[in-house]
Amino acid sequence: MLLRETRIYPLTDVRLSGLSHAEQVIRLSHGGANLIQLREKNLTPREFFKQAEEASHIARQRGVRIVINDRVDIAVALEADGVHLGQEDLPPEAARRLLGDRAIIGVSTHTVEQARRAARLPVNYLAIGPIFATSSKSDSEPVLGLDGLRNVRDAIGDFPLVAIGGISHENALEVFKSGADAIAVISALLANPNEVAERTKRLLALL
Ligand code: 3NM
Repeated sequence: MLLRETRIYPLTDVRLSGLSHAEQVIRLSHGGANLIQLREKNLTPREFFKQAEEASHIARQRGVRIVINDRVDIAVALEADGVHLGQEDLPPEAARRLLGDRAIIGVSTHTVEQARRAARLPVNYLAIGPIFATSSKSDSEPVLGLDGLRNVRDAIGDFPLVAIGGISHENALEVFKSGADAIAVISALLANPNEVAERTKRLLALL
């Protein structure tokens, strides 16, 4: 099962880290990450494709799986391991038809009701957030807190669940205790480009 060997699921952020997607993959994988999502909200599709291609190549050499945020077309073109879809992206059923049975498909949810619905879709995990306040997403939804996370866990049974939003070395353990199978993280790992591998290693060691 996808999340059995994955506790932390870093998302790339070129603006925050000042590093290319490929360089982020190198540093995150040095720290022990084995599943990384390439997230890009600013580049043109062509430029993102080029960067994602380079990052995927490096990831493959290192045995790291790559999930592409939003762009099913880029995931197909790169034969990426999977795609992560927001509530406004292509429906997961359509992404599944395009990517096939073996692809990892994840979907973002922000309420108990969305999570309940997503758990009936052909997806491999659902993400719930933001658990805490975050400055990494401009249009983030209301904070759910640990109680919200527990409510989602109760609603979806043992469906694979990734928690996201404001998760740090300080609160990660509580997030797992409240029902997450894995945590998706940006700023706690990427805020300082020189500390990416070390912060990743330190977060993994806590869990
Ligand atoms: N999605 P950080 S919160 C990309 O709630 C993203 O779905 C969210 O970044 C959601 O770890 C978020 O820096 C940002 O808080 C996560």
